[in-house]
Amino acid sequence: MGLTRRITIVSLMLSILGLGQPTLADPLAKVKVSSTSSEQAECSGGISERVRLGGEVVQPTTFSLSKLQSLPSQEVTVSFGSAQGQQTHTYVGVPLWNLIQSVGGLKPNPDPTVKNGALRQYIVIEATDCYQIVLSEGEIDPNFEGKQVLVAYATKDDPSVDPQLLGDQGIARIVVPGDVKGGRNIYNIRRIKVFSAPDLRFKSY
Ligand SMILES: Nc1nc2c(c(=O)[nH]1)N[C@H]1C(S)=C(S)[C@@H](COP(=O)(O)O)O[C@H]1N2
Ligand SMILES: [Mo]
Repeated sequence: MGLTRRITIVSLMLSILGLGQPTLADPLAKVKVSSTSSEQAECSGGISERVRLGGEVVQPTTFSLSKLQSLPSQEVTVSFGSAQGQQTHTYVGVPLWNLIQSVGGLKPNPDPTVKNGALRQYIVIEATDCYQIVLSEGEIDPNFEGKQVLVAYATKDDPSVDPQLLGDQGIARIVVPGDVKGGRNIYNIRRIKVFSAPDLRFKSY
């Protein structure tokens, strides 16, 4: 039997067993499977009661409202455009940077040869309706942009009354000062997860 023929038979057998070379169609197939799989998170919206801070942080932690309220708070006033027109609000909450520090800080890149590994990190924030936004580490790191992104759990639009909890916007929302539009002010948040960008020198990315 010729070599070519033998290889063909082996690869046919492997593909029958599902062990063949990955094809170009595979990544798409995976997306399709994961979006219909039973492991998919619930996206029906509704009030978030806890926020899980995880991924590349030293001590992944779940925050209840009282746990958030036990940390030092700050107030931030923002003005942003939205479908309901221009809105201005004063929010009360914990700066995202401080929240990350409260769980031991960011887990550093395990590869010590990577320069400024933290500047490759990014934070994905997900809500109960599966709305998601991304912030970069450098936006909130005090050594870089140091923006006062808040994990806000109350509003204080009227200074003569006590801060009001967010009600149907859940335990907390993100507030990004300086944004023109309100798209990153994600409410009903349930997950804050830190990742590192892939290393582009490896060709698989
Ligand atoms: N969870 C969640 N947060 C969200 C959105 C959303 O669809 N889901 N929309 C965003 C957009 S596009 C805007 S403009 C603001 C509007 O904020 P408001 O609903 O408090 O007016 O919320 C942002 N936060
Ligand atoms: Mo929006």
